[in-house]
Parts: sequence; C-alpha cells; structure tokens
Amino acid sequence: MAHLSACVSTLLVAACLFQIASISGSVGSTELRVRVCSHNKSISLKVTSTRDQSVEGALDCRCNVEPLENSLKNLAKSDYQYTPEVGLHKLHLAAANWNDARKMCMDEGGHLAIVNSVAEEMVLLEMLKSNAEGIRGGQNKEEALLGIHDLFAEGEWWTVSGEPLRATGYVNWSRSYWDGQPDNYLGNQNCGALVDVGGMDDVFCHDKFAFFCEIPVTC
Ligand SMILES: [Ca+2]
Ligand SMILES: [Ca+2]
Repeated sequence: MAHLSACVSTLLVAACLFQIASISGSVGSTELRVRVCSHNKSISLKVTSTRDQSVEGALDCRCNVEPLENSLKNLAKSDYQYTPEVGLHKLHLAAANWNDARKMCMDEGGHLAIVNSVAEEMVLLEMLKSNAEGIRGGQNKEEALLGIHDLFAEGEWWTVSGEPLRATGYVNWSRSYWDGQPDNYLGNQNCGALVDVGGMDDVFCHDKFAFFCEIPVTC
C-alpha cells in the first residue's frame, strides 16, 4: 500500500490515506473522507477519483484537499518520516540553536518535537542513530533538540505547545549520560535534547545541535 503515497501531493495527506487504507482495506475506493488535524484545526480530504492501474505497474489518483492550508503546501517537498500511530517527524542534520530550530520547525508547519511515548522515543532514537554521521555543525552527533525548555523557571519544564512536561506522558531524563540528567550544567542548561543512549539531557539553548521537528497528524 506504500504506493498510495505517490498519488497525493502532500506527505500529510499521504500519511492519512496510508493509515486509513491500513485500517479499512479501502484501497481502490473512489472516495475517502479523512480528517486531518493541524494546529488544532480539522480539514476534510476528499479523493475525487482513484484509478488503480497496478496491473500496469502504476497507480493514478487525483485528490482534492479543501482547504489546502499553507502549512500543508510545504510538505510536498518535505522529507518527514511517517510512522503509523506515532506521527510525522524529521531530523534536521544542519545544527541550529534551540530558538532557531524552534522557528524552522514552525516554518515547516510543525513544532520542535514533543515526545509523548516510549514508542515515539524509539522512532526518534532510530532516526538519530542512523543519521548521526550526517549531522553538521553541532556540539556533538549524539543529541538532537526537542521542544521542551525550563526557560521560565529553573526546573519547571514546559513544551513549546505550552503544556507542562509531565502532561506529555513521557518524562525520561537520562540517568547515565554525564552522570545523570538534567544537571543544569553551569547553572544554565535550559533546553531539552534526546540522547542517542536513550532519555533526555538538558543542554545550553545557545549551542547548536541537530533537531527534531514534528507535524501534528491525527486521522
Ligand atoms: Ca535548567
Ligand atoms: Ca545537561
């Protein structure tokens, strides 16, 4: 069913189609209605026609997305990884400081990644470990920034979505990395990162690291 992704113009839509098809076995349907959530808004996707030419080795579909949000347009050229029931993620290999990374994720219609489960941590860890050699300009190749910080008050961790870290369902600071985290090293580590050994570390917000973006998707 992976060939479904070739027939739509945005990765997010492809992701939803893929998931719907997986659930209902509705590949080949002439019409699907899919709910896509982005920035707390829902849009409706209607596949106006689907013509399965798999016999000839190709699938030709035409899809109509209404309304087509600007944030979705950028996805057509993106390289986000979709993991069913986990989400859409991208590891940026060109390192940036936390605030610049935060803005770049927003420019792509998403946010710095917020981990909500061990399953999501596993996905990100695999992305980090398998791409570490490609990281450019970072403090190291073993960490990548996440969307959490304690910039408001030391030790009070918040997500970039404005919720307390404890509300995410995932609070896993590394107990082994540099003798245990978060250590607020030099009294000034206020941004969160995922470490390749598993778990999180607090890092200097002004230092550059690879970073994870995430685009919210619910089907
Ligand atoms: Ca801190
Ligand atoms: Ca630290």
